[in-house]
Amino acid sequence: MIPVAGDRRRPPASFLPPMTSTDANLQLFDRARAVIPGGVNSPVRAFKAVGGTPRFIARAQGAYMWDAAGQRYIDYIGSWGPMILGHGHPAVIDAVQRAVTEGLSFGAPTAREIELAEAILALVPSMEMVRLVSSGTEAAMSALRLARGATGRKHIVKFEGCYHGHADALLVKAGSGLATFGNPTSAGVPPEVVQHTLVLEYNNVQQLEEAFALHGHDIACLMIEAIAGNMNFVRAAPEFARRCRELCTQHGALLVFDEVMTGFRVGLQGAQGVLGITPDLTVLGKVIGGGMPLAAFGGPRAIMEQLAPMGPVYQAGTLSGNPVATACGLATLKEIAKPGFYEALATKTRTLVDGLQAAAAAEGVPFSADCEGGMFGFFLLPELPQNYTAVMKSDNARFNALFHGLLDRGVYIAPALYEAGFVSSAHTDADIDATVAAAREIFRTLQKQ
Ligand code: KE4
Repeated sequence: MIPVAGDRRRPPASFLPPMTSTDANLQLFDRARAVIPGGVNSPVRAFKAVGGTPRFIARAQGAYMWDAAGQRYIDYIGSWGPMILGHGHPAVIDAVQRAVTEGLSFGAPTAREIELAEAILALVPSMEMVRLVSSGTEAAMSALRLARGATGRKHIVKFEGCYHGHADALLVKAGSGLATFGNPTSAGVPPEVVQHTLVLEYNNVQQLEEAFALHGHDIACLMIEAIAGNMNFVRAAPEFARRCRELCTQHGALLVFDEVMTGFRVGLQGAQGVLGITPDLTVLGKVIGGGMPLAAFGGPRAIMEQLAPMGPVYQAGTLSGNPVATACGLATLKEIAKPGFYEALATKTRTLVDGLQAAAAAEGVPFSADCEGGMFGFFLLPELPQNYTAVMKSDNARFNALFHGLLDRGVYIAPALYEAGFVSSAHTDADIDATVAAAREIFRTLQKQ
Protein backbone atom coordinates (compact mmCIF):
# COMPACT_ATOMS: atom_id res chain seq x y z
CA MET A 1 0.00 0.00 0.00
CA ILE A 2 1.51 3.39 -0.94
CA PRO A 3 0.42 5.98 1.62
CA VAL A 4 -1.31 8.94 0.01
CA ALA A 5 -1.65 12.49 1.36
CA GLY A 6 -4.32 12.59 4.02
CA ASP A 7 -4.35 8.82 4.43
CA ARG A 8 -4.94 8.54 8.14
CA ARG A 9 -4.04 4.86 8.37
CA ARG A 10 -0.56 4.20 9.78
CA PRO A 11 1.95 3.60 6.97
CA PRO A 12 3.26 0.00 6.82
CA ALA A 13 6.54 -0.73 8.58
CA SER A 14 8.60 -0.32 5.43
CA PHE A 15 7.65 3.34 5.31
CA LEU A 16 8.73 4.05 8.87
CA PRO A 17 12.12 5.68 9.61
CA PRO A 18 14.96 3.21 10.41
CA MET A 19 15.15 2.43 14.13
CA THR A 20 18.14 3.48 16.16
CA SER A 21 19.91 0.51 17.71
CA THR A 22 19.35 1.69 21.30
CA ASP A 23 15.57 1.90 21.21
CA ALA A 24 14.58 -0.57 18.52
CA ASN A 25 12.54 -2.62 21.00
CA LEU A 26 10.88 0.47 22.45
CA GLN A 27 9.92 1.76 19.02
CA LEU A 28 8.42 -1.60 18.12
CA PHE A 29 6.62 -1.72 21.46
CA ASP A 30 5.14 1.73 20.82
CA ARG A 31 3.99 0.67 17.37
CA ALA A 32 2.67 -2.63 18.68
CA ARG A 33 0.63 -0.98 21.43
CA ALA A 34 -1.08 1.19 18.81
CA VAL A 35 -2.55 -1.82 17.03
CA ILE A 36 -2.42 -4.83 19.40
CA PRO A 37 -3.86 -4.74 22.95
CA GLY A 38 -0.90 -4.27 25.28
CA GLY A 39 1.38 -4.65 22.25
CA VAL A 40 1.37 -8.42 22.60
CA ASN A 41 -0.63 -11.44 21.55
CA SER A 42 -0.25 -13.11 24.92
CA PRO A 43 -0.17 -11.11 28.18
CA VAL A 44 2.94 -12.56 29.84
CA ARG A 45 5.07 -11.31 26.91
CA ALA A 46 4.36 -7.68 27.86
CA PHE A 47 6.81 -7.71 30.82
CA LYS A 48 4.00 -6.29 33.00
CA ALA A 49 5.09 -8.38 35.99
CA VAL A 50 8.75 -7.30 35.74
CA GLY A 51 8.49 -3.87 34.13
CA GLY A 52 10.60 -2.55 31.29
CA THR A 53 10.37 -2.98 27.53
CA PRO A 54 9.67 -6.38 26.03
CA ARG A 55 12.33 -7.64 23.63
CA PHE A 56 11.00 -8.03 20.09
CA ILE A 57 12.71 -11.13 18.78
CA ALA A 58 14.06 -10.92 15.24
CA ARG A 59 15.48 -14.43 14.96
CA ALA A 60 16.60 -17.45 16.93
CA GLN A 61 19.07 -20.30 16.43
CA GLY A 62 20.07 -23.11 18.79
CA ALA A 63 19.97 -21.86 22.39
CA TYR A 64 19.94 -18.20 21.34
CA MET A 65 17.54 -15.44 20.35
CA TRP A 66 18.39 -12.01 18.93
CA ASP A 67 16.15 -9.00 19.50
CA ALA A 68 15.38 -6.09 17.18
CA ALA A 69 18.46 -4.26 18.43
CA GLY A 70 20.68 -7.21 17.57
CA GLN A 71 21.24 -8.18 21.23
CA ARG A 72 21.78 -11.94 21.74
CA TYR A 73 20.18 -13.82 24.62
CA ILE A 74 20.68 -17.31 25.99
CA ASP A 75 17.05 -18.45 25.80
CA TYR A 76 15.51 -20.20 28.85
CA ILE A 77 11.92 -19.56 27.66
CA GLY A 78 12.08 -21.80 24.60
CA SER A 79 8.69 -20.47 23.51
CA TRP A 80 7.41 -21.50 27.00
CA GLY A 81 8.48 -25.10 26.52
CA PRO A 82 8.17 -26.25 22.87
CA MET A 83 11.77 -25.60 21.76
CA ILE A 84 13.30 -28.59 23.55
CA LEU A 85 15.73 -29.11 20.64
CA GLY A 86 16.63 -25.43 20.56
CA HIS A 87 15.73 -23.17 17.66
CA GLY A 88 16.19 -24.28 14.06
CA HIS A 89 17.10 -27.92 14.57
CA PRO A 90 18.09 -29.12 11.06
CA ALA A 91 15.87 -32.24 11.11
CA VAL A 92 12.87 -30.15 12.17
CA ILE A 93 13.48 -27.36 9.66
CA ASP A 94 13.93 -29.91 6.89
CA ALA A 95 10.67 -31.69 7.79
CA VAL A 96 8.72 -28.41 7.92
CA GLN A 97 10.20 -27.15 4.63
CA ARG A 98 9.25 -30.39 2.89
CA ALA A 99 5.73 -30.33 4.38
CA VAL A 100 5.19 -26.71 3.28
CA THR A 101 5.85 -27.62 -0.36
CA GLU A 102 3.16 -30.33 -0.18
CA GLY A 103 0.49 -27.94 1.11
CA LEU A 104 -0.28 -25.78 4.16
CA SER A 105 -3.70 -27.07 5.16
CA PHE A 106 -6.34 -29.34 3.66
CA GLY A 107 -9.22 -29.65 6.12
CA ALA A 108 -9.09 -33.34 5.33
CA PRO A 109 -7.37 -36.29 7.03
CA THR A 110 -3.71 -37.00 6.26
CA ALA A 111 -1.42 -39.97 6.81
CA ARG A 112 0.90 -37.80 8.88
CA GLU A 113 -1.78 -37.26 11.56
CA ILE A 114 -1.94 -41.03 11.94
CA GLU A 115 1.84 -41.21 12.21
CA LEU A 116 1.89 -38.53 14.92
CA ALA A 117 -1.01 -40.13 16.80
CA GLU A 118 0.74 -43.52 16.68
CA ALA A 119 3.99 -41.92 17.88
CA ILE A 120 2.24 -40.24 20.82
CA LEU A 121 0.38 -43.43 21.81
CA ALA A 122 3.64 -45.41 21.64
CA LEU A 123 5.21 -42.98 24.11
CA VAL A 124 2.25 -42.40 26.46
CA PRO A 125 1.01 -45.84 27.62
CA SER A 126 -2.04 -44.32 29.41
CA MET A 127 -3.45 -43.29 26.03
CA GLU A 128 -5.24 -45.65 23.65
CA MET A 129 -6.56 -42.85 21.42
CA VAL A 130 -5.68 -39.19 20.92
CA ARG A 131 -7.31 -36.16 19.31
CA LEU A 132 -5.08 -33.44 17.87
CA VAL A 133 -5.98 -29.76 18.32
CA SER A 134 -4.19 -26.41 17.92
CA SER A 135 -3.51 -25.13 21.43
CA GLY A 136 -3.22 -26.24 25.03
CA THR A 137 -6.29 -24.22 25.92
CA GLU A 138 -8.30 -26.06 23.28
CA ALA A 139 -6.97 -29.42 24.47
CA ALA A 140 -7.74 -28.77 28.15
CA MET A 141 -11.16 -27.31 27.37
CA SER A 142 -12.02 -30.31 25.19
CA ALA A 143 -10.77 -32.80 27.79
CA LEU A 144 -12.99 -31.08 30.34
CA ARG A 145 -16.06 -31.32 28.10
CA LEU A 146 -15.25 -34.96 27.34
CA ALA A 147 -14.96 -35.76 31.07
CA ARG A 148 -18.34 -34.15 31.76
CA GLY A 149 -19.91 -35.87 28.76
CA ALA A 150 -18.45 -39.29 29.59
CA THR A 151 -19.49 -39.16 33.27
CA GLY A 152 -22.72 -37.17 32.97
CA ARG A 153 -21.49 -35.04 35.88
CA LYS A 154 -20.94 -31.30 36.13
CA HIS A 155 -18.44 -30.52 38.93
CA ILE A 156 -14.72 -30.26 38.21
CA VAL A 157 -11.78 -29.91 40.61
CA LYS A 158 -8.73 -27.75 39.91
CA PHE A 159 -5.98 -26.37 42.12
CA GLU A 160 -4.99 -22.83 42.96
CA GLY A 161 -1.88 -21.91 41.01
CA CYS A 162 -2.44 -24.41 38.21
CA TYR A 163 -3.18 -22.94 34.79
CA HIS A 164 -4.96 -24.94 32.14
CA GLY A 165 -5.40 -22.29 29.43
CA HIS A 166 -8.09 -19.65 29.20
CA ALA A 167 -11.33 -21.61 28.74
CA ASP A 168 -14.03 -19.92 30.83
CA ALA A 169 -14.65 -22.76 33.27
CA LEU A 170 -10.95 -22.89 34.13
CA LEU A 171 -10.40 -19.14 34.66
CA VAL A 172 -11.29 -19.41 38.30
CA LYS A 173 -9.66 -18.62 41.58
CA ALA A 174 -10.32 -19.95 45.00
CA GLY A 175 -13.44 -18.66 46.67
CA SER A 176 -13.38 -17.09 50.13
CA GLY A 177 -12.40 -20.35 51.83
CA LEU A 178 -10.26 -22.42 49.49
CA ALA A 179 -12.44 -25.54 49.26
CA THR A 180 -15.30 -23.61 47.74
CA PHE A 181 -16.65 -23.23 44.25
CA GLY A 182 -14.55 -20.70 42.46
CA ASN A 183 -14.94 -17.09 41.47
CA PRO A 184 -13.98 -15.92 37.98
CA THR A 185 -10.42 -14.65 37.59
CA SER A 186 -11.36 -12.80 34.45
CA ALA A 187 -13.93 -10.24 33.45
CA GLY A 188 -16.34 -11.68 30.95
CA VAL A 189 -16.68 -15.00 32.76
CA PRO A 190 -20.17 -15.13 34.35
CA PRO A 191 -20.23 -16.67 37.85
CA GLU A 192 -22.64 -19.30 36.54
CA VAL A 193 -19.90 -20.65 34.30
CA VAL A 194 -17.52 -21.37 37.18
CA GLN A 195 -20.12 -22.38 39.74
CA HIS A 196 -19.23 -26.04 39.20
CA THR A 197 -15.47 -25.51 39.44
CA LEU A 198 -14.12 -26.43 42.85
CA VAL A 199 -10.75 -24.82 43.62
CA LEU A 200 -8.54 -26.57 46.16
CA GLU A 201 -5.12 -25.92 47.62
CA TYR A 202 -2.32 -27.78 45.84
CA ASN A 203 -0.74 -30.53 47.97
CA ASN A 204 -3.52 -30.28 50.59
CA VAL A 205 -4.63 -33.91 51.10
CA GLN A 206 -7.12 -33.13 53.85
CA GLN A 207 -8.97 -30.61 51.73
CA LEU A 208 -8.97 -32.99 48.76
CA GLU A 209 -10.55 -35.70 50.87
CA GLU A 210 -13.16 -33.29 52.25
CA ALA A 211 -14.08 -32.14 48.75
CA PHE A 212 -14.62 -35.68 47.52
CA ALA A 213 -16.53 -36.63 50.64
CA LEU A 214 -18.91 -33.73 49.97
CA HIS A 215 -19.12 -33.71 46.17
CA GLY A 216 -17.51 -36.94 44.96
CA HIS A 217 -20.75 -38.27 43.44
CA ASP A 218 -20.94 -35.24 41.15
CA ILE A 219 -17.31 -34.65 40.22
CA ALA A 220 -16.67 -35.29 36.53
CA CYS A 221 -12.92 -34.82 36.76
CA LEU A 222 -9.96 -33.53 38.69
CA MET A 223 -7.54 -31.61 36.48
CA ILE A 224 -3.99 -31.05 37.72
CA GLU A 225 -0.49 -30.09 36.64
CA ALA A 226 1.35 -32.90 38.42
CA ILE A 227 4.49 -30.77 38.29
CA ALA A 228 3.04 -27.26 38.40
CA GLY A 229 5.04 -25.11 36.00
CA ASN A 230 2.54 -22.28 36.32
CA MET A 231 3.63 -21.82 39.91
CA ASN A 232 7.21 -21.77 38.62
CA PHE A 233 8.05 -25.34 39.75
CA VAL A 234 5.97 -27.07 42.44
CA ARG A 235 5.76 -30.85 42.54
CA ALA A 236 2.66 -32.77 43.59
CA ALA A 237 3.81 -34.61 46.72
CA PRO A 238 3.68 -38.40 46.12
CA GLU A 239 0.99 -38.90 48.81
CA PHE A 240 -1.09 -36.07 47.35
CA ALA A 241 -0.79 -37.42 43.81
CA ARG A 242 -1.68 -40.91 45.04
CA ARG A 243 -4.79 -39.63 46.81
CA CYS A 244 -5.89 -37.74 43.68
CA ARG A 245 -5.75 -41.04 41.80
CA GLU A 246 -7.43 -43.08 44.54
CA LEU A 247 -10.28 -40.63 45.19
CA CYS A 248 -11.05 -40.26 41.48
CA THR A 249 -11.18 -44.05 41.14
CA GLN A 250 -13.28 -44.43 44.29
CA HIS A 251 -15.85 -41.84 43.20
CA GLY A 252 -15.92 -42.55 39.46
CA ALA A 253 -14.34 -39.21 38.54
CA LEU A 254 -11.73 -38.92 35.79
CA LEU A 255 -8.16 -37.95 36.71
CA VAL A 256 -6.90 -35.52 34.07
CA PHE A 257 -3.17 -34.72 33.94
CA ASP A 258 -2.57 -31.44 32.19
CA GLU A 259 0.86 -32.18 30.69
CA VAL A 260 0.85 -29.35 28.18
CA MET A 261 4.06 -28.14 29.83
CA THR A 262 5.46 -31.34 31.38
CA GLY A 263 4.63 -33.73 28.54
CA PHE A 264 7.86 -34.82 26.79
CA ARG A 265 9.56 -31.99 28.75
CA VAL A 266 10.27 -33.54 32.16
CA GLY A 267 10.88 -36.94 30.57
CA LEU A 268 9.72 -39.14 27.70
CA GLN A 269 6.72 -40.28 29.77
CA GLY A 270 6.03 -36.83 31.23
CA ALA A 271 5.02 -36.16 34.83
CA GLN A 272 2.86 -39.33 34.87
CA GLY A 273 6.06 -41.29 34.23
CA VAL A 274 7.97 -39.42 36.93
CA LEU A 275 5.18 -39.95 39.48
CA GLY A 276 4.19 -43.46 38.36
CA ILE A 277 0.52 -42.41 38.27
CA THR A 278 -1.79 -43.38 35.39
CA PRO A 279 -4.32 -40.63 34.65
CA ASP A 280 -7.59 -41.26 32.79
CA LEU A 281 -7.01 -38.40 30.36
CA THR A 282 -3.82 -36.56 29.42
CA VAL A 283 -3.59 -33.11 27.89
CA LEU A 284 -0.50 -32.40 25.78
CA GLY A 285 0.90 -29.40 23.92
CA LYS A 286 4.08 -27.36 23.46
CA VAL A 287 6.81 -29.99 22.81
CA ILE A 288 4.55 -32.19 20.66
CA GLY A 289 4.23 -29.32 18.19
CA GLY A 290 7.93 -28.47 18.25
CA GLY A 291 7.03 -24.76 18.07
CA MET A 292 4.08 -25.02 15.71
CA PRO A 293 0.42 -24.71 16.83
CA LEU A 294 -0.33 -28.27 17.90
CA ALA A 295 -1.73 -29.84 21.07
CA ALA A 296 -3.63 -33.00 21.94
CA PHE A 297 -5.70 -34.85 24.50
CA GLY A 298 -6.12 -38.58 24.87
CA GLY A 299 -6.97 -41.55 27.01
CA PRO A 300 -8.73 -44.91 27.00
CA ARG A 301 -10.68 -45.88 23.85
CA ALA A 302 -13.96 -46.18 25.77
CA ILE A 303 -13.74 -42.53 26.83
CA MET A 304 -12.25 -41.11 23.62
CA GLU A 305 -14.94 -42.74 21.46
CA GLN A 306 -17.48 -40.52 23.22
CA LEU A 307 -16.13 -37.76 20.96
CA ALA A 308 -17.82 -36.72 17.72
CA PRO A 309 -18.18 -38.15 15.15
CA MET A 310 -18.30 -41.43 17.16
CA GLY A 311 -20.12 -40.18 20.25
CA PRO A 312 -22.19 -37.32 21.68
CA VAL A 313 -19.38 -35.00 22.87
CA TYR A 314 -18.75 -32.40 20.20
CA GLN A 315 -15.25 -31.11 19.50
CA ALA A 316 -13.78 -29.76 16.23
CA GLY A 317 -11.08 -27.54 14.68
CA THR A 318 -10.30 -26.13 11.24
CA LEU A 319 -6.54 -26.52 11.65
CA SER A 320 -6.57 -29.56 13.93
CA GLY A 321 -3.79 -31.96 12.86
CA ASN A 322 -2.41 -29.34 10.46
CA PRO A 323 0.01 -31.02 7.99
CA VAL A 324 2.89 -28.57 8.64
CA ALA A 325 2.44 -28.63 12.42
CA THR A 326 2.29 -32.43 12.47
CA ALA A 327 5.51 -32.59 10.41
CA CYS A 328 7.18 -30.31 12.96
CA GLY A 329 5.86 -32.34 15.88
CA LEU A 330 6.84 -35.69 14.38
CA ALA A 331 10.39 -34.53 13.63
CA THR A 332 10.67 -33.24 17.20
CA LEU A 333 9.40 -36.47 18.76
CA LYS A 334 11.78 -38.51 16.63
CA GLU A 335 14.74 -36.57 18.01
CA ILE A 336 13.71 -36.64 21.69
CA ALA A 337 12.93 -40.37 21.55
CA LYS A 338 16.56 -41.13 20.67
CA PRO A 339 18.47 -43.04 23.39
CA GLY A 340 20.23 -40.81 25.90
CA PHE A 341 18.40 -37.59 24.95
CA TYR A 342 16.76 -37.01 28.34
CA GLU A 343 19.74 -38.17 30.35
CA ALA A 344 21.91 -35.55 28.66
CA LEU A 345 19.21 -32.88 28.94
CA ALA A 346 18.57 -33.60 32.63
CA THR A 347 22.29 -33.43 33.41
CA LYS A 348 22.51 -30.01 31.74
CA THR A 349 19.48 -28.71 33.63
CA ARG A 350 20.75 -30.07 36.93
CA THR A 351 24.15 -28.40 36.33
CA LEU A 352 22.38 -25.08 35.80
CA VAL A 353 20.25 -25.41 38.95
CA ASP A 354 23.15 -26.56 41.13
CA GLY A 355 25.26 -23.70 39.81
CA LEU A 356 22.58 -21.13 40.61
CA GLN A 357 22.09 -22.65 44.05
CA ALA A 358 25.83 -22.48 44.78
CA ALA A 359 26.09 -18.90 43.49
CA ALA A 360 23.19 -17.75 45.69
CA ALA A 361 24.63 -19.54 48.72
CA ALA A 362 28.03 -17.93 48.13
CA GLU A 363 26.39 -14.50 48.17
CA GLY A 364 24.06 -15.25 51.08
CA VAL A 365 20.87 -14.93 49.01
CA PRO A 366 17.89 -17.11 50.10
CA PHE A 367 17.33 -19.42 47.14
CA SER A 368 15.66 -22.76 46.43
CA ALA A 369 15.39 -24.58 43.11
CA ASP A 370 14.21 -27.80 41.54
CA CYS A 371 14.30 -29.41 38.11
CA GLU A 372 13.13 -32.45 36.19
CA GLY A 373 14.32 -33.33 32.70
CA GLY A 374 14.54 -30.09 30.73
CA MET A 375 12.35 -28.01 33.06
CA PHE A 376 13.49 -26.03 36.08
CA GLY A 377 12.26 -23.48 38.57
CA PHE A 378 13.77 -21.39 41.33
CA PHE A 379 12.54 -19.16 44.14
CA LEU A 380 14.22 -16.39 46.10
CA LEU A 381 12.94 -18.25 49.15
CA PRO A 382 14.93 -20.45 51.57
CA GLU A 383 12.64 -23.47 51.03
CA LEU A 384 10.82 -24.85 48.01
CA PRO A 385 7.17 -23.73 48.27
CA GLN A 386 4.50 -26.45 48.22
CA ASN A 387 1.52 -24.36 47.10
CA TYR A 388 0.45 -21.10 45.50
CA THR A 389 0.19 -19.10 48.73
CA ALA A 390 3.79 -20.00 49.58
CA VAL A 391 5.01 -19.17 46.05
CA MET A 392 3.46 -15.72 46.21
CA LYS A 393 5.49 -14.93 49.33
CA SER A 394 8.42 -14.41 46.93
CA ASP A 395 9.83 -10.90 46.85
CA ASN A 396 8.71 -9.48 43.50
CA ALA A 397 11.19 -6.59 43.55
CA ARG A 398 14.18 -8.86 44.11
CA PHE A 399 13.00 -11.22 41.37
CA ASN A 400 12.57 -8.28 39.00
CA ALA A 401 16.10 -7.09 39.80
CA LEU A 402 17.39 -10.58 39.03
CA PHE A 403 15.34 -10.78 35.83
CA HIS A 404 16.59 -7.46 34.45
CA GLY A 405 20.13 -8.07 35.63
CA LEU A 406 20.19 -11.31 33.69
CA LEU A 407 18.50 -9.75 30.66
CA ASP A 408 21.08 -6.97 30.59
CA ARG A 409 23.75 -9.68 30.62
CA GLY A 410 22.19 -11.55 27.69
CA VAL A 411 20.30 -14.19 29.67
CA TYR A 412 16.55 -14.41 29.03
CA ILE A 413 14.52 -16.13 31.77
CA ALA A 414 10.73 -16.01 32.19
CA PRO A 415 9.48 -12.43 32.83
CA ALA A 416 7.39 -13.53 35.83
CA LEU A 417 8.31 -15.23 39.11
CA TYR A 418 5.50 -17.79 38.78
CA GLU A 419 6.80 -19.17 35.46
CA ALA A 420 9.12 -22.15 34.94
CA GLY A 421 12.31 -22.21 32.88
CA PHE A 422 13.39 -24.53 30.07
CA VAL A 423 16.73 -25.91 28.90
CA SER A 424 17.18 -27.31 25.39
CA SER A 425 19.56 -29.89 23.95
CA ALA A 426 21.21 -26.94 22.14
CA HIS A 427 22.36 -25.24 25.38
CA THR A 428 26.08 -25.74 25.89
CA ASP A 429 28.14 -26.04 29.06
CA ALA A 430 29.53 -22.60 28.22
CA ASP A 431 25.97 -21.21 28.14
CA ILE A 432 25.25 -22.74 31.54
CA ASP A 433 28.51 -21.41 32.99
CA ALA A 434 27.84 -17.91 31.59
CA THR A 435 24.34 -17.96 33.08
CA VAL A 436 25.59 -18.95 36.52
CA ALA A 437 28.34 -16.31 36.41
CA ALA A 438 25.81 -13.61 35.46
CA ALA A 439 23.47 -14.70 38.24
CA ARG A 440 26.29 -14.60 40.79
CA GLU A 441 27.08 -10.97 39.88
CA ILE A 442 23.45 -10.08 40.48
CA PHE A 443 23.12 -12.09 43.69
CA ARG A 444 26.06 -10.05 44.99
CA THR A 445 24.12 -6.81 44.42
CA LEU A 446 20.83 -8.28 45.68
CA GLN A 447 22.30 -9.03 49.06
CA LYS A 448 23.22 -5.37 49.49
CA GLN A 449 19.64 -4.20 48.84
P1 KE4 B 1 -1.87 -22.60 25.25
O1 KE4 B 1 -3.36 -22.34 24.98
O2 KE4 B 1 -1.16 -21.34 25.69
O3 KE4 B 1 -1.19 -23.31 24.09
O4 KE4 B 1 -1.78 -23.64 26.47
C1 KE4 B 1 -2.43 -23.33 27.67
C2 KE4 B 1 -1.76 -24.11 28.79
C3 KE4 B 1 -2.41 -25.22 29.29
N1 KE4 B 1 -1.86 -25.96 30.28
C4 KE4 B 1 -0.65 -25.62 30.80
C5 KE4 B 1 -0.08 -26.46 31.90
C6 KE4 B 1 0.06 -24.50 30.31
O5 KE4 B 1 1.25 -24.17 30.85
C7 KE4 B 1 -0.51 -23.72 29.29
C8 KE4 B 1 0.17 -22.49 28.74
N2 KE4 B 1 1.37 -22.10 29.39
C9 KE4 B 1 1.72 -20.69 29.34
C10 KE4 B 1 3.00 -20.48 30.17
N3 KE4 B 1 2.75 -20.62 31.54
C11 KE4 B 1 1.88 -20.22 27.93
C12 KE4 B 1 2.49 -18.84 27.78
C13 KE4 B 1 1.45 -17.79 27.48
O6 KE4 B 1 0.35 -17.81 28.08
O7 KE4 B 1 1.78 -16.92 26.65
